[in-house]
Amino acid sequence: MYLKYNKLLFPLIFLIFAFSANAQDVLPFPPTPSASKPGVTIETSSYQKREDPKRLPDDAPNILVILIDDVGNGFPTTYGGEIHTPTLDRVAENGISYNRFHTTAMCSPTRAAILTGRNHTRVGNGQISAIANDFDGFSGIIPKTSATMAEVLKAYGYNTAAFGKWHNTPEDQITSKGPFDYWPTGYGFEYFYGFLAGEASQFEPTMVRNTTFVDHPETSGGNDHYHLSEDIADDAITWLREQKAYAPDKPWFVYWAPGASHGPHQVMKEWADKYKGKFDDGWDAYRKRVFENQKKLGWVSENAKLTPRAETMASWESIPENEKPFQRRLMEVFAGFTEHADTQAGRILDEIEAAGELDNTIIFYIWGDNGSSSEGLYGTISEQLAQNGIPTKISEHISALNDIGGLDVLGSALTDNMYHAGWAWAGSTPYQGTKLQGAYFGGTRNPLAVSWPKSIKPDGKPHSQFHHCIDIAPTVYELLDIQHPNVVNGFTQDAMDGISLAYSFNDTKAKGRRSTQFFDIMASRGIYHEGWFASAPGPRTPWVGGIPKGIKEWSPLTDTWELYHIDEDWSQANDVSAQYPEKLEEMKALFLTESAKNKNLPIGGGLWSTALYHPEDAPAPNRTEWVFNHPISNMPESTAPKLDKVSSLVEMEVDVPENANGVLYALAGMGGGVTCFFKDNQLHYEFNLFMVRRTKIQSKTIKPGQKKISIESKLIDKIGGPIDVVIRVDGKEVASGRVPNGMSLHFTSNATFDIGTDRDSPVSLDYHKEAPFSFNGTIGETSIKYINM
Ligand SMILES: [Ca+2]
Repeated sequence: MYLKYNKLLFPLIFLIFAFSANAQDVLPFPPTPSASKPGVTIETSSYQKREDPKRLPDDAPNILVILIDDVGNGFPTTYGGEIHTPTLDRVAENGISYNRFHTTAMCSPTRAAILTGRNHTRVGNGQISAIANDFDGFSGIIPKTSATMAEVLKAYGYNTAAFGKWHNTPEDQITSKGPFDYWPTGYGFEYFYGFLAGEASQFEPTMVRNTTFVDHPETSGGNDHYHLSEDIADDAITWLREQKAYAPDKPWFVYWAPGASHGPHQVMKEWADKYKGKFDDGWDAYRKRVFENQKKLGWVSENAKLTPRAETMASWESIPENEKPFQRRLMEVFAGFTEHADTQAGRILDEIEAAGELDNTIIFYIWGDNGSSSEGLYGTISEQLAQNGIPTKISEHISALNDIGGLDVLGSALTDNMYHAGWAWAGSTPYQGTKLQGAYFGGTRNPLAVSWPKSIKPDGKPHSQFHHCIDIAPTVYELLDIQHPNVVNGFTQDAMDGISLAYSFNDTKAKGRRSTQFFDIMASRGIYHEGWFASAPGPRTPWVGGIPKGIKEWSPLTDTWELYHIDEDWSQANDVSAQYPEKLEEMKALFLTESAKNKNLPIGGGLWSTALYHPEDAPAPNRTEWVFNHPISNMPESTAPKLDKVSSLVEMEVDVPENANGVLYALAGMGGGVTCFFKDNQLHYEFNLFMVRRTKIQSKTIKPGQKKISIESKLIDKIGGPIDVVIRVDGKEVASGRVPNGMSLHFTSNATFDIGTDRDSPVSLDYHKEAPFSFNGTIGETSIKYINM
């Protein structure tokens, strides 16, 4: 059993759970046989309605997992930071907090680990699905041999639902034609509303309900605007109300994961304005202030040290004065965006409370699926620039921003902004490092608050047992007395890696039960063992743009390791590898053993299909020709023709009307993309290079009538280099031009390819106000093929 509960509750809970256990080794449960005995006639038959046995205790709790994206330990006011988090406060005050809880340091890996209770590499999620490869630990697919919590709870009689960011479906399987085995509804969630990618526009997202692409509502949260975090709170509230009305006898499991606070950082201006002037002193000063608060609150140990800034990261002082307003505003937007997401989580709590369910709902509020993200590098109006390795100057960002309205536009639908890495590091206070670093707690140490008024006694003192996100699912199973099944849907199950942390719920001082844990994200790795931690930062520094120096010669066998005695050295401030060489060797050997046990081989396997090694092996459609005999919409970018990334020819049969207006085709969105459209009978082509450079080509007036329109894009040199574009009508050139720089990876994560319209986030500012700007003529066949250079 799971507890050392307070004395009053203990006997009661023990009784309830001890006598209602209904553990089962094979799921789903077999159908209940009929209790009626048919004779030849009804008169000779006995009739008794079958009753399904109860699988769960009468008062099985509801379970709510709240998972915020890309937020570090140093941000929430709850634990000493400076971003207001009233909902996290509420959960922490009603329950308990863990200050040595850990994630994997990256999105999909942490999500896969939470959902399955297994290490990320055991379930194929050594890194995100966009750069999956063929090694088992990095396949980007959670195998059916590791059932998710949703699958197990559903079998036991829970209603299950997921909202918001998913990011655990293979990239090549996310069109509306599936297959859907690896979508949320294929993993045990009876309902899903959200987006499948790693990030989305907050104002113009491509949304999915269950397995169908849908339009998001016009407004959200009772406001006259739309915002994704509000929308998924609205939808969760509706789902909870229906659940209570339709199936009041069933408990529920809700997984609520907003896109916030991943890039792009987008929120209504008034939320960003709440933080006006709050961060004027920069990130170095932020860390000092927050560290003092953390000490005062007892969130970090008394002897904890504030780790210094890495040499590779800019000091606030080094930022030119004329760029500081830009950098400050980026942080104000992030802070508003983050508070807004936490506030939406609060609306869900309000709903649960109003339904009288809060007392018996266990809430796991996980503050961050990894540490704060430094992927915005030097501050940006378009965060995908960095992912594509395109070097730009801050002055270009500021200039492009000034063209569309200046600083106040940051956070709006017109920019995909993301803050300077220095702010991410501030969010890691007091630790070293950021997201993507398995070696340091700045990547992996995320606060966890748990409340369950019925059974957990609130305790303001942090719990310091060393735990990991794989421990959530086993905790839930222990609370419900569910023995993890050996077979689910016919698949023999993998061993569980997680261990329950319920033993510590009502015992702050309980001795931690997790003795070992490995960490590895793209070869930034670490191993915890009984109070010690060994770290190898690996070949990449996430806040340094471009190709890492020495990457070609890098080998995990010759990497430099650091050693920290974290029982005494809270924040990994003091590398003692020189003092304890034998201990370090022992830890390195343990890391290899754990890696072998958990499919974390080869070391650095997550780097395989990145731009550094074999980008050609990244998931991509295995085709070079497409024929669309009708207009289409919502073909996810990752599954669509890579227009203008490789040389391509688009040929369209178009009936051009008088006063022709609207989009012929559009790939991706406001963050970056390519579009071809009519405006007042003139043909326009635009290549939007991540908002900072737009190349526009325009024809003279095209006469009405049936036309064959072709757009030829030829790479002159290589992927990412210049592109020559020629537009022809009935074989005759009507416009041409050169795009000075192409794109080398992708434009967006979550936007789509459309023909005849530009849904959701529009590519061009020239029709942003009229989006989706559907074409007012008729489009027949569109054929697309890659052409040889
Ligand atoms: Ca994340």
